[in-house]
This record gives sequence, structure tokens and C-alpha cells, in this order.
Amino acid sequence: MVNEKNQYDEHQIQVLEGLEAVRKRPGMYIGSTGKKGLHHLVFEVVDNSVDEASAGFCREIIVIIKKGNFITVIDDGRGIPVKIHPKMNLPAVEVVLTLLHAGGKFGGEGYKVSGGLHGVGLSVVNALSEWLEVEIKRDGGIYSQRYERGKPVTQLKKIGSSQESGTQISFSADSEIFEEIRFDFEYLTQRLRELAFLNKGLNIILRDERKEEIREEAFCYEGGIKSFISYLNRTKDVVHKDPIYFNRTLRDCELELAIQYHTGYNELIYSFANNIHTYEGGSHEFGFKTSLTRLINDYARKYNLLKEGESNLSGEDILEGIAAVISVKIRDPQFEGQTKTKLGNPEVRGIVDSLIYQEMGHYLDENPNVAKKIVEKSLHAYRAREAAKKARELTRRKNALEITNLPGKLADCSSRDPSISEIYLVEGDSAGGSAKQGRDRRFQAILPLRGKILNVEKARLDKILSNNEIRTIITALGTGIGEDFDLKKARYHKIIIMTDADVDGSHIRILLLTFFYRYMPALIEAGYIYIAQPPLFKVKKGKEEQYFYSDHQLNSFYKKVGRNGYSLQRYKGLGEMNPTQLWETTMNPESRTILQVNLMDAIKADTIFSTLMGDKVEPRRQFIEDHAHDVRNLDI
Ligand code: 0RA
Repeated sequence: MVNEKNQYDEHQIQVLEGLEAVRKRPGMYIGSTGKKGLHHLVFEVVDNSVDEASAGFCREIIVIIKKGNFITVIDDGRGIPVKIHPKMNLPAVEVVLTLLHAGGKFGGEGYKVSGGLHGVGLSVVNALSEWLEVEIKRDGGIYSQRYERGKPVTQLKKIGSSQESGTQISFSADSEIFEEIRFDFEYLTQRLRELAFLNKGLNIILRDERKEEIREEAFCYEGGIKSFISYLNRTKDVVHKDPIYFNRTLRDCELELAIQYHTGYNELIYSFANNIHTYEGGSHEFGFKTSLTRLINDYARKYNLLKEGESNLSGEDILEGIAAVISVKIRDPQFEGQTKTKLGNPEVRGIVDSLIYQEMGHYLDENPNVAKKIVEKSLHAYRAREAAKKARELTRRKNALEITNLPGKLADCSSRDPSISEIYLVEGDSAGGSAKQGRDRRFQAILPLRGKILNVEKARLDKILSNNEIRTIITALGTGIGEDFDLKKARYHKIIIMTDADVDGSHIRILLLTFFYRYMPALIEAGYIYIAQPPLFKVKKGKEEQYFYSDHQLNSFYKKVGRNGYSLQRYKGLGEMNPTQLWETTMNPESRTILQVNLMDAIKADTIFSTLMGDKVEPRRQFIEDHAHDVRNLDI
């Protein structure tokens, strides 16, 4: 008995030394003692509950930010075992909470996560908490125990009885360890939503009780990563309505895959291993790409969709416009790379490859229409890539000042100093003519544009470059495009879009802005893009003439002076103004107003563009209105 007790004490001391190491070098275990490390404590506890869910025993996880700035995580899993652990001679829960790397499931069914900062174990959370309380419902009872800075301060006690099971862990992060203890609701939201997507049907609730008004969000997706894909593609036009989805296990590797192509061109691949986002990819992602590439090529060959002389489609072609989520769950993941977010396990590559080849193969056979669309999309990408190579040559210029091949329609300015030079992109030949006559040719260039330019949202670079109006613009600006773009070669530092104040004019303006945004965003960032503001009205009385740029301006004027004796002219187009009028009202730097296009939030703008540049007209009009907010008054 005495002997046994001694042994117990020895164990205890060893254990405490282990956790002391965590407190000495917390960064080694949780990455940092800043915001990320602090939130990692929460995710560590949640990961354990999610493991219970993966093993099929937990349906709901509640995360609460409590008033005293501590965290409670409640789950309805099996509960951490409370019986005495035979080797350690301690309740199993105490082993889990005090022994470093004791996060294993005692040979249970769950998937153990290891490597990186994940799966460091509850003991690390315990070590870095001022206090931690655990309450377990299991084996008919309710058990509780309290720890302070990793050490038990009470014994595990049965405090009641219950037929339910589950674990509740509350902890207060240690202010001796963390720089600042402030939990970020949005930050927690993002990861918890992701976990809900990755664990189909699992209900995760986040509740913030710090303020009087309690805030709560619930995440539960019956579709799992299929819902994730729909969420990612929510603003996109999709090639097939339902995401392609399957979930299969081969040799202890569970693979869940969801794919949906959209009509755009960028690829978006999210891969996960044991719920950890593998930003750096790894063997699962590699297996996915090679398998899909081989499959689509085989399909294309089988149905003679590749022309003679065409080589294989590349991965790049096949992944154009794809949104994919790949999630694997494996027994012993190895994380590698700079940030430990690259899956190493070599065996996973072959497993993922063969599962995808089989399952996607079935899918393509059973859905020939979707299969055709995907192959055609890849083929299109392939052909466009080839064509773009050639097309780029057409606009490539050796030297920005080499003006010999400037477009004939361009009435250039005499200045060769870009910083004072302006170019007007003018809608229509007739307005272009007036602008040419009215301008100050020393520093103002005019490029008339005829008719509609291409909607670049729906075309790829090769097609865009085959459009005459666009090629003319690129050549006139001198910057090149795509890989060749060079802001320093811009021949003008003011590029002013001048269109009619009607629907067509707005449309052309939007198309031009989309083009600049997509293909020459640096011009917008540099503040080189402007919108001219031609007047909407002219009011005349005898020799007295006045211009107005909005209904509001006009009405204010009438209010002040009355309407009597004034004649009103409404300008429908630039062409209705003679050169002098155009100069005075719209082009003379002394008297004009031009609006600088200033896309503050490029990412938000990107969503706006892809949302609104689709086929629908009404949102596009809305965009034009909204766009006024992104534009700042300059010259006046
Ligand atoms: C060890 C073994 C088992 C479950 C757990 C730990 C467990 C840990 C946490 C942490 C938060 N919630 C949790 N739920 C369970 C397996 C128990 C068994 O085999 O019955």
C-alpha cells in the first residue's frame, strides 16, 4: 500500500514536470502567446469534441464565451473516461489532463490527430490555464474536478447522477502566459463553421455571453462539404447544378470529396486532413489533381473530343473554374512544410488517386451531359492557353515610347511626359470628333471607341485580346497586359472614361471598368482611372448660360431663381455638345469635375464584379449606382 502510494507520487511529479515545460515554452506547443495561440486553446478543446463526433458519438458542441472572459465547451460525446487508468493508477481523465501527449484514445476508434500545433492535447490547455474545470457525465454519474495551472486542486468527485453522457470543460487562459485575453467572435466563427462543414450533421453552436445582449450562431450542414462547395460558389454561375460528391473509405483512409465547376476561370481547392486545413496541400491534393487530370484525358480520348495533334490536357486546363473540397481522415497523419500544413503520408496519394478515378469515373459515365461540359471547358482552357500565347505577341511592345504602331484612331497629345498626359476614352465617333476639336492637344489625347466593347467577365484573355477596341486601348496605354503588364510604361497618368449619361453609356463604362479591374488592376490602384462628368442640363436666358450635372443641382437652381424666362436643354449624349461646350463643361481642368475610381476593397469589389457581371441586368444597374460610392471627387 505504501509502496503503491509512493509510486503514485512519483508519477505525479513526473507529470507535473512535463506540464512545467509547457508553461516555460508555450510557443513550442501552441505556436504563440498572442491572439492565435489564445484561440488555439479553444480549438484544441473543440477538436477533442469533434473527434468524438467523427467516431460517431457526439452530435452537438456548444462553445460559450463567458462573462468573466473564460470559455466553456460542452459536448454530448461519451465523456472522458473516469475509471482508474491501470498503468497510471489515476482516473483516466486526470491522465488526459495532466500527461503530455496523452491525447490518444486508449486504442479507441477515433482518429488521432498529430503533428503541427493540433492534437497537442488537453493537457496543454490545462497547463496554460489559470484554472480549468471538467465535468463529465458518464457511467450513470456526473463527475467533476478542478485544476490550477495544470495541477489538480481537487480529486475527481462524483457530484450527481445522470443517464446521459458528455464532457464540459471550462478554462480561464492564464494572464501570466498570454499577452492579452480577448476572444474574437468572428475568428472563432470562421473555424467553427469550417468544422461544421467538415463534419456533416454535427451541430456547433457559438454563444457570446460577455455583453447583456447574448449573441449566438449555430452551424450545422446536412450536406457536409457539399454545402461547403455551394457556400464557396454562392456568387458564381455554375456549370452543373449539384456539386459532385462522394464519401468512401479505402485501407483506413476516409475520403470525402465535393466538386463543382463554375463558369469563371480561377481554381479554388480546399484540402483538409483530419479536419486540419492543409494550406500547403500535400499527398491528398496531389492524388486528386493527377487522378482528375488522367480521368478527363481518358474520357476525352475515349469519346474523340481531342483533335488530332492536340496533346494532353494539363492539370491547369482541367482545374480551370473548379471549386473543390477534399477532406481525408487517416489514422496517423504526418504534417510537413513551412507551417506544418502539408500532408506528408505517401500512401494517401495512391488511395485518393484510385478512389477519385473510380468514383468520378462512375459519375462521368452516369452524367454524360455534365461530363461533356467539363471536358469542353477543359478543352476550351487548353485551346485558349495556346491562343493566348500567340495573341499576347500582337500587343507586345518593345518600348513604351515607340509610337510608330499606335492605333490610327488615337489622336495623341504632344507631351511625352506621362505624369501630365491624359487620355480620354470616348464613346462614339461623333463625340470623339468633338473631343478632338475641343481638347488641349498639348496634354490631352483622345481615343474614340466604337460600339460595345466585349464583356470581359465572360471571356478569356485570348478572346479579349482579339477584340479590336480592347487591343486599341492596350496599345494606346502602352502598359502591355497579363504577364507583360508594366505600370511604369503607362503613357498617361490620367485615363478618363467619357461616356453618355444614358444606359448604354453606363454599360460601356462598366465594361471598361471591369476590364481594367480584371486585367490592369494596378492602374486603378495607382489612381490612374477616372470618370468624366458631362453635364445633364443647360439652362439659358439671353446670353446667360449655366450647366447642371444632376437633377438635384438643377432643382436647387430653380428654387433659388424661379423658372421664368429660362430655356432648358437636356443633354442625352456627348454628341449634342459642340467642341467648345465639351471643353468648358467636361474637359477643361480649370472647370471640370472628374471622378477618380478608387476601389478601396479589391476583394469585395471582386465579388461585386462576379456577382453583377453575369447575365442579369438589374443587379448591373444597381452596381452602377453603388459604384458612385467608390468614386471620389477630385478636381473641383
Ligand atoms: C479519451 C478517451 C475517449 C474519449 C475521450 C478521451 C474524450 C475527450 C474529450 C474532450 C472533450 N470531449 C471529449 N470527449 C471524449 C474514449 C472513451 C470511450 O472509449 O468510451
